Amino acid sequence: MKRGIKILLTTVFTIFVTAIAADCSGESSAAKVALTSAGEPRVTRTVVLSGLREPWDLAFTPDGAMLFTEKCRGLSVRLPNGAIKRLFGTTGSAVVVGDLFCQGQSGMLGVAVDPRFSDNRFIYVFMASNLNDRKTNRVVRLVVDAGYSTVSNRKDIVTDIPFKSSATIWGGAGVHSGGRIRFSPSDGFLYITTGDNHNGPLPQDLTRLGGKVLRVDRDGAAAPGNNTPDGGDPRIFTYGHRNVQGIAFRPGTGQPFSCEHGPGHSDEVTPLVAGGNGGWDPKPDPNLSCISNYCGYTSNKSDGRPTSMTDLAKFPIALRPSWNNKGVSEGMGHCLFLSGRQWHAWDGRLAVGFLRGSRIDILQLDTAGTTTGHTTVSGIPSQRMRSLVQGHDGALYIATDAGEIWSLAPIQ
Ligand SMILES: [Ca+2]
Repeated sequence: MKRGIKILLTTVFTIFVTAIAADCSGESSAAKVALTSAGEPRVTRTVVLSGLREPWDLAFTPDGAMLFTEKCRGLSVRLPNGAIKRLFGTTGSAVVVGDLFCQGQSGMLGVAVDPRFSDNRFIYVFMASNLNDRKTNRVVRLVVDAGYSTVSNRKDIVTDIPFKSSATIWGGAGVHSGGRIRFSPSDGFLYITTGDNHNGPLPQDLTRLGGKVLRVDRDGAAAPGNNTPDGGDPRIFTYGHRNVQGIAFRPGTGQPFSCEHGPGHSDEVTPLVAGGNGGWDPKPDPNLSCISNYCGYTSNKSDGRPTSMTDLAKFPIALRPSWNNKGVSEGMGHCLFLSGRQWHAWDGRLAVGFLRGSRIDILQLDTAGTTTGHTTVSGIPSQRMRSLVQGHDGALYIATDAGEIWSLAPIQ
């Protein structure tokens, strides 16, 4: 294609994408961003929503609605015509949720859409609840009506995900809850990521659900094939995690990958295998003690070395990470495999969002799942990247802690 024609078409495409977004939302603004790295797709960024309060996650229904959560407000929906309705949360929602509370890193977190949504209208949220005497995190299933005006038929499918109920020297209440929920497009089961609550024994405790990746059916029952070690809760798919904020499924193989941030070192991306141990064990060795019985920021061994995110000395068959963020932690958040030829070189690569790092990296993996290279998406604002979801239009949607939801669309 002649260069002049290509530039013209690119310009037309960008205007087209921008016009659609502005028309749908009635409040959107757009900024064209041309990326020039050799071999990398160029993208245009559209601000789909702004002014949100700590948006945490989003999910698209087959009929084009965008569900999104705000940590301290609840679940809302943005309809294809741009209208926004608050469905399930604090005062002002169609259904006010009396047991929902917001504390620390917890509140209304992940949201997912049932693979059979067109038949059952099921949607799911991960939320902090005080229904029990002891606060917990729950996964709640809801039915959303055809007009997206309200939800009904609440069913709490997982009620016993641990919650950090009081502050310690290591941090406040409500931290390290995990909170991402995603259905695998391969096996159809719901994966739930949880956190260690600053509780030393929790990640290796197979009777409790903190510091794990769970895999359940739409009713919350353990999925077959979890391969949980004997005596463990059969809902546990993998254990020995710190605070998993991201779960993604590799196109082609369907293998789940976790993305979790380290305690000042070692953000990790890890290919998961049923029954696997992620190797995080922040409880003190028998001859040691740690403040609040938690060695996550110090050492769990007498050698004084920082507690490892993957302790191969203690767990030689622990799941090997695909990528360690150069030994540092920049608050690795959610991750997503990009899919579709529109992404050119990034088709099939893993997009990883960072919180403190305030960027998105694109990881290239070999067939075994090991990262062989990575690049950073350039030309977009530096914000804390909280959620990444690919829309039905093929664009990458991103929720940021600054209160915005963007779409990034590749430009041919
Ligand atoms: Ca690990």
